[in-house]
Parts: sequence; structure tokens; C-alpha cells
Amino acid sequence: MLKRLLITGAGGNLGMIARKRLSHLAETVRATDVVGLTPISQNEECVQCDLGDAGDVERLVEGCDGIVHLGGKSVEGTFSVVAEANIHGVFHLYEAARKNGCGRIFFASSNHVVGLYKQDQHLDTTAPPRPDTLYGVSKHFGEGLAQMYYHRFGIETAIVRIGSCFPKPTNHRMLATWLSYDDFVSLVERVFAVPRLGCPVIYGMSNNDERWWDNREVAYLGWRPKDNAADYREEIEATYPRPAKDAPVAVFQGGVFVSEPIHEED
Ligand code: NAI
Ligand code: 15L
Repeated sequence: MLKRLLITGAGGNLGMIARKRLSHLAETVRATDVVGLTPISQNEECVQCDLGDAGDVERLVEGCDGIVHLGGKSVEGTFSVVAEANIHGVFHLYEAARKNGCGRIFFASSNHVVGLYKQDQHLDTTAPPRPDTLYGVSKHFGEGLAQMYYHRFGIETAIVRIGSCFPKPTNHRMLATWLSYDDFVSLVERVFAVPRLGCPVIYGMSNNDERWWDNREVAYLGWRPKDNAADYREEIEATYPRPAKDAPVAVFQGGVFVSEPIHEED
């Protein structure tokens, strides 16, 4: 069991799931976000912190032996906004981990690191990145940082390219990209249970019939996602119109993100 698990982005969608369902992983959970939080379990402490502030992040990580890093900009934005949380912020976090001797991190990367591959291409965990947005590029930066801190300083990271982690799949693309909350939780559990993690790339998807991504390289983790987006196929077909075959959302793995304009600074 971990002594103290830090959960960043703890006020967000996945942060709330992690806090509700993963508090058994550590004696103490330190939940943090740029917005103020109130403890939701007996072993939880809350710290308000902007990942953009190096000194605050160093203090935040003190005493933590594991991190679930979910905090940051989770969609496209201007470069300055994306960079503050996802480039400066992730650097501050790894530096703080190095200085405080924190050895293991779950890093919420994103499928948008490979969003400009087409939906008929099958990728394994060694596929070269092809980001679709500044957001995707920022996650690629985080992945690179994780590799450097592993090979130089031995900090292990699960680089998880999360697909679409929501209560249920709600469009045709999610038949391939959906990651259920249960499977997200079981993945975090595996990441902190395995004796040797290393620094693998993992595609964060459920056991979907439709799939573009191949996790065979990380079979050693013993993660067995159980849910299947195909269980919702009928509901999706009945509720959401199928996009035209040549629409970017139906062509590229990144879906609507590939049509985002560059968000110019004000
Ligand atoms: P979210 O947007 O609901 O939560 C992100 C949290 O980070 C928010 O509570 C926000 O206040 C916090 N945050 C933003 N900037 C911050 C800063 N400068 N300092 C401290 N905290 C800051 O996102 P969600 O859906 O919970 O996703 C969690 C992570 O997983 C994100 O990093 C996202 O990029 C990644 N991800 C999520 C996917 C999904 O389907 N939910 C898919 C792929 C990646
Ligand atoms: C992401 O990276 C986003 O954080 C999330 O909100 C979804 O849009 C997801 O990708 C997706 O591709 O469905």
C-alpha cells in the first residue's frame, strides 16, 4: 500500500472517480486541483494548487510515493493556456517527483497524441506520434518527459493514452475509443500493484469489439478491461446519426479534435 497518493485534477471528471474509488490504494490520499476541494473520504486531504507554480508543486508532492496525474487542460485551447498546465505544469510535477523521491506516476496522456492517424490504421504502442491539436502536442511533451525521467532518474510512469472515458459511449467513434469508469479504475489499480512498471505507453480503452489500438506490448501488466462499447451499439445507432463517411470525425482517430482551428491568443 502507498503511504500518500497524490491525485491531480481531483476536481475534474476522472479526478472525482479516482477519489471515490481509489482511496484504498494509500494510507492518505492528497487530492489537488487549481479549484478548491473539500475532502470526500476519511483518509483524504485537499490542497489547492496551480500546477503552473513550481514552488507550490514541489511542496504539493512532498511525502507522496505515488501520483495519479489527471490535472491540466483537457481539451484544445490557446497555446499559452495549454502550455501553462500541460507543459510547464507537467515539468513542475516531474521535477517535484525527482526532488521528493516519488517513484511511480500514472500520467493521463490522450489519444490525441495519435489523433491524425486514420480510423482504418491499427497502432501499437510504438507508433510514432501524430498529434491533432496543440493539446495533443502538449500530451506528447508529457510523454517525452516521462521517458526522460524514467531513463535518467528511474521514476516509473504509465503513459496512458486515454480514449474517451465517460459513463457510456455516446457516438459512433466511441465504439472504438470508449474507456469505462470501471476499466479506468482497474487500470490505475494495476499500475500501482505491479512490482515492475517501467515506462510503457498504454492505450486506455475498454475491451471494445471495434478497435484501432493494440496493447499487446503491455500484456505483462495483467490489466484486463472488461466492458465493451458494443453493448451500446444499438442505442448509439438509434440515437445519433452516423456521420458521413468522408467527414473528418469519421476519418481520423482524433474525431472532432482534428477540425479544431488553432486557438489564437486574445
Ligand atoms: P477535466 O477537465 O474534467 O479535469 C481536469 C482538471 O484539471 C480540472 O478539475 C481542472 O480544474 C484541473 N486543472 C486545469 N488546469 C490546472 C492547473 N493549472 N493546475 C491544477 N489543476 C488544473 O478532465 P478529465 O476528463 O477529468 O480528464 C482528466 C485527464 O485525463 C486530463 O489530463 C485529460 O487531458 C486526460 N484525458 C481525459 C480523457 C477523457 O475521456 N476524460 C481522454 C483523454 C485524456
Ligand atoms: C480527450 O483527450 C479529452 O480530454 C476528452 O474530453 C475527450 O474529448 C477525449 O479526448 C476523446 O477523444 O473522446
